[in-house]
Amino acid sequence: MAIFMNEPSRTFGEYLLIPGYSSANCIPANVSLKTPLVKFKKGEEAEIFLNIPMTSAIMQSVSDDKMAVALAREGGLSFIYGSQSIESQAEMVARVKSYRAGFVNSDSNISPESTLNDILVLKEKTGHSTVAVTDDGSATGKLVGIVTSRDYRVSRMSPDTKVKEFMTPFEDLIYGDETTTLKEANDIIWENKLNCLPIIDKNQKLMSFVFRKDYNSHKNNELELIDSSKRYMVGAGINTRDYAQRIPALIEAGADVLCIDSSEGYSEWQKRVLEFVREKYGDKVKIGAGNVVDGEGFRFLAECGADFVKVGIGGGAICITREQKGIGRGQATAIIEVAKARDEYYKETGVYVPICSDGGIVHDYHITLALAMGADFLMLGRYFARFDESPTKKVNINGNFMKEYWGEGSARARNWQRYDLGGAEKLSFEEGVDSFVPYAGSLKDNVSLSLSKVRSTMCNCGCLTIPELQKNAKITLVSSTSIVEGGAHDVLLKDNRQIL
Ligand code: MZP
Repeated sequence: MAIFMNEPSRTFGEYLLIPGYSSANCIPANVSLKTPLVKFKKGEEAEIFLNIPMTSAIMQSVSDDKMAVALAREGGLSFIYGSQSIESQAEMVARVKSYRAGFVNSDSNISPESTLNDILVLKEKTGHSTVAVTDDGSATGKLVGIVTSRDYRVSRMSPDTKVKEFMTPFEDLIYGDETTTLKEANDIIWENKLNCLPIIDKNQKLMSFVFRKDYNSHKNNELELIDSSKRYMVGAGINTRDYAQRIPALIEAGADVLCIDSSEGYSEWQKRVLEFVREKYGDKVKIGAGNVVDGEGFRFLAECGADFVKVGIGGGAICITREQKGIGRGQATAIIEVAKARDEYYKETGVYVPICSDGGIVHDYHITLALAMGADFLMLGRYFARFDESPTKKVNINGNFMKEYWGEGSARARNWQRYDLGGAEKLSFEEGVDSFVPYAGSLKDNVSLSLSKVRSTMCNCGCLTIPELQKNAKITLVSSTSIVEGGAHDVLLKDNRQIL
């Protein structure tokens, strides 16, 4: 007879936290959100930590190199999506690793033969008042001058005037080279009262700019996630088909950690990938596995050598796996069960294998709940898809700005490897949808707001660290009537906002 679990599986919206005693020391500024990303032995430290418990989903519509830089800057980590060619994924990883914070690729460029009118058109298009003049008009051509609004007067000059006649020529420019550090660049900018400093290579080709206006934003990132060479850290998704070729390319490109991306991870296919990594690289290469939703699946992957285990089936905002196949589990129950298995495994073996709650975060407080229920960190898709930094188009729908967000199991992503069970190399049916999510602005603003709520709630619970929250949180189930009580109710709202 089949095994029946008589308790229903539940999700975050069905729980609340009950406050604990908060001492005067329990203030948001004292909260640390540092959390282990990979397994470690009792008495030792994890080799990789996150400074905030957030990773971005292994999805085409979420995690490219731009997202990875923005999230690492805030202390989290992106897993660059694997549903692309090995070459283009490795290039994205390499771009993150070679990214120099504060050094911006020039996106307003012109040739010396262009005219004042071309400058005005370009300024209108990009909104930038500094234009690099390069021999071929490209972002990486030989730098021959710079044009800023101080170089021309529209009322006194003919629109046909050639750029070379009014630009500030290279001979008069102050510039940096490949060896210039960000601190040196900023010092040069301040000492010479410049607005920007062009950086060139030994052949006078333009590499990047450092801008005065960015100075403060680079001073503000004390949580940024960097490796021992001060490069941003980045992860990458892999699959159980082409891993023997993909993994070496990603490691060569500089990926700090890998994760097997699969809708269902309790399988021999994942075991084979983990064995491949351990045989070829020992413990040097870090790799997570998943997804699972119970203790049995966790133990299997932990015993196969996974560095972390990802939890969640069917809870993603764009996921229709539960409807299509009837498999999955409420995300809260899945996390609670897997966290129990992780703790038992730790007691037995002395090895702590972190778990990641993947998918289903709708409100900021769900992040705190997931951590309190035992997650060490989270993976989010919809959340990050809403930001400027996600790779998708921003569109206006009925007067509201939206960003596109599609599932890896949708026909659009065509990521059959994620759903692969060793059969035909195709997606037999869709397990995800193509959708829009409301545009929300910059990653930095949103992440700092969400985490300020997490820190505040942790203080209400009397906890200053994630392990303290996991140990001491008091969590209660809520009835559907008390959920109604939790929102604004029995009042007539003065503005037109809808309470959703
Ligand atoms: P969410 O944060 O948008 O709710 O969920 C993101 C997670 O959904 C991803 O990390 C991944 O595990 C899962 N996902 C991605 N694509 C699909 C799909 O097409 C999916 N079904 O379920």
